[in-house]
Amino acid sequence: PFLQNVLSNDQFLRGTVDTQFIDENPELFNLRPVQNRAQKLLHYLGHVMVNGPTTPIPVKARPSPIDPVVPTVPLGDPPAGFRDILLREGPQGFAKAVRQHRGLLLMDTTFRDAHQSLLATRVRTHDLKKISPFVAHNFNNLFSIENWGGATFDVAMRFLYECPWQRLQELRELIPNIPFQMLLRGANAVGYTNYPDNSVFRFCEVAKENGMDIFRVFDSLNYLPNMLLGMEAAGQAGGVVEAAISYTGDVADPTRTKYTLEYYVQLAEELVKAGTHILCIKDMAGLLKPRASELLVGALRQCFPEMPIHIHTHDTSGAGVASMLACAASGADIVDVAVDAMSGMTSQPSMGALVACTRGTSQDTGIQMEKVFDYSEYWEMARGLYAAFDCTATMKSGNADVYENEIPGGQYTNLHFQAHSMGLGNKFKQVKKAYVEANKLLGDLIKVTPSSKIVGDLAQFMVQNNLSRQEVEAMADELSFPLSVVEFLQGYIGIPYGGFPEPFRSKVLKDLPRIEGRPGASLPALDFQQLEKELRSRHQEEEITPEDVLSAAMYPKVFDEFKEFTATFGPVECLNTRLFLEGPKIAEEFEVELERGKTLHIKALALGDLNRAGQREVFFELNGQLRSILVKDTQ
Ligand code: 3PY
Ligand code: ZN
Repeated sequence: PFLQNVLSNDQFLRGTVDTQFIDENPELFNLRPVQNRAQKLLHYLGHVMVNGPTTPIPVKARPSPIDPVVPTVPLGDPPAGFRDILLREGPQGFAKAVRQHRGLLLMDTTFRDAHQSLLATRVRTHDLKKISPFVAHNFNNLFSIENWGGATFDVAMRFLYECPWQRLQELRELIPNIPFQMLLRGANAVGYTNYPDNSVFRFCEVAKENGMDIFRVFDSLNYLPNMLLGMEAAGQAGGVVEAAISYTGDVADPTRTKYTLEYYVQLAEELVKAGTHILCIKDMAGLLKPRASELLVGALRQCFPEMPIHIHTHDTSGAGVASMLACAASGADIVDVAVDAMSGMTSQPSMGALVACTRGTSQDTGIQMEKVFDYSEYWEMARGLYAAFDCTATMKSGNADVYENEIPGGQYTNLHFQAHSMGLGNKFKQVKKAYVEANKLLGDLIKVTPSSKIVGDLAQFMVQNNLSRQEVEAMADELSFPLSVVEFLQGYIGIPYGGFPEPFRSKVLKDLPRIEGRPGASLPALDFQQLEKELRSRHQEEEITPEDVLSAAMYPKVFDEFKEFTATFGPVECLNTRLFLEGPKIAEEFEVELERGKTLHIKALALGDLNRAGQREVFFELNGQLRSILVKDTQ
């Protein structure tokens, strides 16, 4: 609750008081900071010093002690970029300008997919903000920056204890000139399941209001009704609609007869007919080889001469740069890259490599290599802070076996981590083999969030129970399958291309209900006012914004826990990443900027002995004053 103090007293502020005022109004001089954010942060730091990080740490590695250095940025406004065209001309004019642009355009995924794929999505707003002015000033000729959506939304709240909307707002302020792009999982929005239609519409509307520009919309089964819903939501919000066809198989391999060139071109036709501004091929596993790129992009270019074509890939096999060059040569307008230090392996191909390889050709990106080096140097240092989440702790290289198992980039690293942490380290190969078999069991699916998770769950189930595909098929009516598999077969995420696998489906479901058609169509609309009321009564001390209501609509439990966390520990997003992860060392002095012009000076003084109640007292100096915090030692 807001405290009345002298700084909110009119008489005092007007300067019309004398010294008697202090004696007459002692309560006004009780200068407890509003909301007591400082005390809460000390509580957090003490907690981390005693008990270790609050966020789960997959590998035992400490953050690098080096603070990332930000290259210098000129004073003044950043130069104009594609966002200026978008704001001036709207989505259609923007798409036209993109198509007319000479040279290859790049989307930089460093702020989203790159760290989702390499660092378990853990990069914090703090480290994104620091490099943002540099990006605005030196990369104004990027097509876009992908900085939101996908897994970043829930991970921000779940593991970083920060508000995803605030991230968007803050980055927008720092990068006004380059379009922002997000990944929208169609009718699943930024979640793993279908939401009521009105939630998806409202989500896009508020995302646009908060500064989002381009919505890459996909569905994990390429299920058209789900895609159309997402596209309509993004379009109605005033966003640029980028319909994305998820790519699997190999269009250059005549033995792969399910997902053929015709399949992709036909789907593209539907999306163009539905009014997409940009057409995207989303190669989430990195399966698009150079020869397939020529065939696919070549065919799309020919069918849709006016349509901007954007290609997304992952470098898991190591062929990413070659494929993106092939896409560019075949008529793609935009390809996705991540800055060198955040590229390669399960992330996107390297920005520096693409910039260098196209230099002096008709696909020249116009980006200066020197700037890429500086940008990459920052990220090399920033990446060091996230050593505990870095897939390279266990994974040492890319692997062309992805052409066989077709596991999406983010999931590839996830499954690798999981296999290790469950003591299944040497079983990763087995999990990958099982993934192939699970995919066949389910009828050869497009595999991307959330369908990829369903295949992964089935694969792990098979490994844990030592079951072959034939055994699963034979015993399908007796086994207790993971819930995600059962729900998929019930139709919870939509209908896969070619239909559900039979008799497997009937054997698993027996008389369980089946959803017909688009799952969201049968969900009742969400009552936002009611939800807001409930949130206000549950989190009385905290402000509830329209953005918060959407966070709760997407992730009710995660949102509640996030709010409870910040009510106890304050705005931990203000701490630098090393402090956030491991707290200060004894005698360390540091500053925490709560907001512009409001900085705390903190020194960690001492850690007390364990008392009878199992607590430790942690001593700090806060702005020159001694403070102590009692923390329960749970170690
Ligand atoms: C996501 O949905 O988060 C993805 O990155 C899919 O590729
Ligand atoms: Zn991706």
